Amino acid sequence: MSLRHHPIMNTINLAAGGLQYLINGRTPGEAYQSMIRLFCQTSGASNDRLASLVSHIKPPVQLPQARGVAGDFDAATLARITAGIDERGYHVFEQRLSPELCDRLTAFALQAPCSVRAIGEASDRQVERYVPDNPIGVRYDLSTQSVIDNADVQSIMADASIIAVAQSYLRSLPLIDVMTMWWSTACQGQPDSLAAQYFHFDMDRIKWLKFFIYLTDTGPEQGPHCYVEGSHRTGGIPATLLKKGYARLTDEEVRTSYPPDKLIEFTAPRGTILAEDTRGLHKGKHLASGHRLMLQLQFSNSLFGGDYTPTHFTKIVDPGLQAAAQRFPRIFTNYLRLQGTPPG
Ligand SMILES: O=C(O)CCC(=O)C(=O)O
Ligand SMILES: [Fe+2]
Repeated sequence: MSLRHHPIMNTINLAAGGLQYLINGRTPGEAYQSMIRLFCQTSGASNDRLASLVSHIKPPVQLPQARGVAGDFDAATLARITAGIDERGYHVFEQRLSPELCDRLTAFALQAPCSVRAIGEASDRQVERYVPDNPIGVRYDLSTQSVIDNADVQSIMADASIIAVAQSYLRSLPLIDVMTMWWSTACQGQPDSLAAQYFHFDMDRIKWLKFFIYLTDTGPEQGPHCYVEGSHRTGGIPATLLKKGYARLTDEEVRTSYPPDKLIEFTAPRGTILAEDTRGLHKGKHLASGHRLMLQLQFSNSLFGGDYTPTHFTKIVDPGLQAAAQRFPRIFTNYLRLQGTPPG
């Protein structure tokens, strides 16, 4: 190991970057890389330390009744769901989005502009919309602007059941910081690393929780999301795999490292909501047929970490979001054009 990447150097870089972040809201690239290296060097303990620090700075707040698309949770239910995610890394909600809501979101996704990496091309191209009969790439990402301006998406962003679970798991007032919606197709014979079809862990933030919402029925052939149960825990990824750093792993490498009952494939009907800590190993299975439409929300305890181009609501059309954004601007700060807002 070079001295530059020694854990002590990483810790110094991270502390200096953290201070800079508190001052100007920007994470220096070197500090972010140090956070990733320390995660690998400490099997996750460094992120745990940072997360408990953030919990003190931005503690949870009193939220409205946790009722919404994922269910209606009293304190005991919320605690049970949280304990499940702490233990296994995920929770599949019994309640699903209504068929009407799935229909509306699917209709929206069939006419929204997308970016797609066509097979054999080196960069993404913009297309007017996804054409199911004639896919040219394995993943079509809907334009973030159209996604966040959609009224149904806005109501899910402001959903009290989702926000309550995020806050409970993060032990901190959460922020929504990645909103994505994408089609996955069967147009390629083998898995695609750009489309996240090889096992990997995410490491954009200190601590976060992703909500995956299936908008099409997802059987074994339609690229179910896959997860290694418990691999999000400190020490949950063996050193042999962490040695490879922030890398894509083969199925073989993962299979030989975990008992078969820990490898979960989430086949589920449309409308299903899955909350998952993607610090654990996960992937989207390569599709054998059909397509899969996913809506994803990421909630983080802080925006410290990777750099994303900011996108702001053109207009808030959902009254629920309007009210929630007024009451809890921090949750939506990444998408609101606010003057003089302190960094998240
Ligand atoms: O497509 C999937 O199921 C996996 C996507 C993924 O890796 C992610 O959203 O972090
Ligand atoms: Fe991922």
